[in-house]
Amino acid sequence: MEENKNNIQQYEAEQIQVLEGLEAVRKRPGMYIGSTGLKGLHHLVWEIVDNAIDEALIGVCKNINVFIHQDNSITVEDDGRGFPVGIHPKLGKPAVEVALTILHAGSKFGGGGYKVSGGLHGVGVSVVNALSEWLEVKVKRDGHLYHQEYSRGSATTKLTVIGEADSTGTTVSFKPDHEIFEEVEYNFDTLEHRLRELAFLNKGVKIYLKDERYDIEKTFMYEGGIVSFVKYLNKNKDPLHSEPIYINTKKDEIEVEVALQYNSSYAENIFSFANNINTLEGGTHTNGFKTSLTKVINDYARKYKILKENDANLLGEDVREGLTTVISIKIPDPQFEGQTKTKLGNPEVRGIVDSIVSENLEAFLEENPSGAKIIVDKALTAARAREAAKKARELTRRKNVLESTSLPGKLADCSEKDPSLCEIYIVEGDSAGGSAKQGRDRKNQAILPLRGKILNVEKARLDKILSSEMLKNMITAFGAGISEDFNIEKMRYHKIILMTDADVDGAHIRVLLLTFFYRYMRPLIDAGYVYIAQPPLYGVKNKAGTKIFGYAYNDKELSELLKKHKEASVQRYKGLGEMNATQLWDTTMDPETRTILQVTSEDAAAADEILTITMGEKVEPRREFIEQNAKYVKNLDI
Ligand code: 28G
Repeated sequence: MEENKNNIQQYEAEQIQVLEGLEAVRKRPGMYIGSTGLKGLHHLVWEIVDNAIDEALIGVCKNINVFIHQDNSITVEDDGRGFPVGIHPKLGKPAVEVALTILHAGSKFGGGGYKVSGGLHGVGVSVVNALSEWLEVKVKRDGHLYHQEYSRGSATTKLTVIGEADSTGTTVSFKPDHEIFEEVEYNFDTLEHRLRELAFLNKGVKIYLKDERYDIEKTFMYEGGIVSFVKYLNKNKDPLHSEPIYINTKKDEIEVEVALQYNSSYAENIFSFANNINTLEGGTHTNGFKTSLTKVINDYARKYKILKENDANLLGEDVREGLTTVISIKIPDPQFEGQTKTKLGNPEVRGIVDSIVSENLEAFLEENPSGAKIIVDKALTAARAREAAKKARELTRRKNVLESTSLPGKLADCSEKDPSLCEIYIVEGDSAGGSAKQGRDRKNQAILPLRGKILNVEKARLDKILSSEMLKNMITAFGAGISEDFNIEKMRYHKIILMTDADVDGAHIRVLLLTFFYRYMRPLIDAGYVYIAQPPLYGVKNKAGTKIFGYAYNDKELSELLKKHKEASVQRYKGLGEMNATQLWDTTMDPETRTILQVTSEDAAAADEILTITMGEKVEPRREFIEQNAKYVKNLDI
């Protein structure tokens, strides 16, 4: 009797905990999924897909299908073992219902499975359930097809058998709650990018993505895993050796996988992952890799007298010039640190990666003398270029841009000092720059006009980039350094707004700047600080052209304006310079009325790819690109 009462009390306590749990999620969604913007919206999908990937990692699931439906609801389907449906001894409910309705059940905080503690990953499917208008789960298991429905975190039906099954698997469909999310429209590119990445990171898993809104489908499956990943990253570049170097070893329960390949460019690209999470801020795995690469190449160059006794050691930046690397580690208890919780902190990982990479890389160099020669030569050339640039700098006694403290003369700064309230407009051309300076709100809007030739960042080493007056001005204005030394916390503005003409030159400048940010200030892109201004394409005026009726940002808006104003003339804006200060403010700069497009990392990566294709060394991709885009690039001088 007494025991029974206790059980009832415990049951009630658990029930209350359940209610509190999911209510807390709806009350403070940001705590669980980071934001209620686009990032959080997509996070719901990652949470579900991660569970399917976990099944795949044990080798019991081969296929994962993801559907974006017409109404922006999502379905994820796997052919794993099927979510368990047995009755939970304490709660008296099927395991699948427990996982979907109790906060942290079966998540990184609950028991079992492979965990990704830290960050926002692995918060559990109940969080997705709590933030969905509706959610539906289907489980195929033991010959039965089970089904259950939920709304905003609560079960609306019981788990019931609705049919038979001759296979196993789990299907989850959900519609993000419009009461929670500011935006509810899924971005195909974002899903495509991450699902492709997951397919690379988990070799052999087939991931299918279908967007029913636009009738697009794609399948990702890579038997080569991260070797395919590196080839993919280098596809428009000119590789210096045909096969990437591949290392895969397990030590102390930590699995280390590294693939690397040099190309003829000067860019360094290291992508690192821990338990499939993109560690954008790097961490101990990346550091271990860098240390060993520098050490092994130096040792080899000394051993074979390529470096003479009096020569200085090659630096890390020398041996990483033109290097594309993917590092992927799987670790039982990862610790994520850093501003965005994307920096791997486990101290033991550094030495493990260092020793595994050292051993394998040394063996590779010894066994492949021709490959070794190419790699060492590349690093030597980089070192010589670095030395020469340094001497040239010293000769002209020009202060390094990173050390310069005074703001560029071209910059019209704002008076506000809190960076989170400040924006900087990067404006193409002096005339538009002048209008922007006049028209702006000088309290929080700074203007930096761009003039003159911008450097082709594809063909230039960092040293040369830093000698470009225009980029130097921009780097100094931002105040946060560049490359390895870039520190986003020092940014003087939290909104960078690119304002270029709506023509081919404008597009070219945009591609160059985005590529520059992507390569040398990547955290800016990841933090969502970069935007593109949207100036109008047309001005609709009276017949005499003396009075403005309105502005149109696309052809649809133009025809609507023309319907309203029968006696009108249309001015097509070819450049920002055609607008005066007031017009520029009204149409493009007034925070109350303007539209600015936030640049995603997919956008920036696409810019990098376009630049690599159009400006790089490799002829074939360029020819293809020009053929495919002939109508857009007619005037582009490439
Ligand atoms: C379609 C959308 C996302 C999943 C499974 C399969 C099992 C499982 C999932 O177990 C509880 C905790 C650790 C064992 C495990 C099935 C063992 C035996 C599973 C998914 C019990 C969760 N049979 N498939 N969870 N574990 N797919 N796809 O969510 O100890 S979640």
